[in-house]
Amino acid sequence: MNLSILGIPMDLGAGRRGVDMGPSALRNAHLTRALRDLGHRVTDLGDVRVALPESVDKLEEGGMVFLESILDACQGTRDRLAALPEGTFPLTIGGDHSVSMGTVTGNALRGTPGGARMGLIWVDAHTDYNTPGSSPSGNIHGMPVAHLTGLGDPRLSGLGGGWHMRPEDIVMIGIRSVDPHERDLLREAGIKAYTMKDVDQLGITRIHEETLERLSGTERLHVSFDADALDPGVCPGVGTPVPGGLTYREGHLLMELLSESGRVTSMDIVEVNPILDTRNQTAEVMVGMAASLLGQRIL
Ligand code: 6HN
Ligand code: MN
Ligand code: MN
Ligand code: MN
Repeated sequence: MNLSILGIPMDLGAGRRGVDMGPSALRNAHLTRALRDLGHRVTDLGDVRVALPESVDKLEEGGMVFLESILDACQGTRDRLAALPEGTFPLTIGGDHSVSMGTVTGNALRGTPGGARMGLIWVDAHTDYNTPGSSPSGNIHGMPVAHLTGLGDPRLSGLGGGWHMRPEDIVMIGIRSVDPHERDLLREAGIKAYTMKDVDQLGITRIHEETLERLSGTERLHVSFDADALDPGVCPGVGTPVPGGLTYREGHLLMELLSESGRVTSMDIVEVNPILDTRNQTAEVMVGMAASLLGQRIL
């Protein structure tokens, strides 16, 4: 496969510094080599330009911190991805989770001006379904999915130029932290979310089957993998850790099954924070997750 790696070194959407170094940490953990070893042709496109927090106004416009600079970075990401040749598998590396407003729209718009029907598998401790009105923090990394479905601020929800994610084409896995108003919005939208309780009760195999069944009508499939979906013991280098996450094997099994399905067309790795990490462990684990999604097998 032709893989394109694109970095988005942004931490403007998170409440603390550090995830802007995520792309470097993932490259340092031999991301390119791991994927080449699987037989892929890998091109590293470098990084999207992102404003430095010290050089722009933090102004909390309408309940959103760093809105203008995040919008800029998401537009840049979207345009780079939309312009890639069809058949390329983009692997986007963040950066905080607000980058996914750019990655999901860019991947949907590639080769299809009106936007393709895309399934979205959101692997995360959080549902990231806040709007500026519901958010307790004002941090935009808690808001990308709401904006992708058309809620929230029109500048962010307009990144798809009229294209939006259909709520029924979104499946979330690993959920264990949802804000009170965010919960109401998720219910209203009817988004399917597998909590950690569901993971415990049903297991990853059944969740994977149900997910692919649910998304069978979509033309493309994007996996957005927030490192905090995994247990903080496995991935300590994240800004918003929540206990009781996916085990190392649950994460790999989900990626291995998705890989075998042959349906996934793009992936994000986000929220890797090297300054909170232990010896780059989180980046190394996440490189392993990408390798499993892209064909690595035990035997
Ligand atoms: N992430 N729900 C919290 C908020 O501030 O909206 C946390 C969001 C975390 C976002 O980890 O991508
Ligand atoms: Mn997230
Ligand atoms: Mn998260
Ligand atoms: Mn996080």
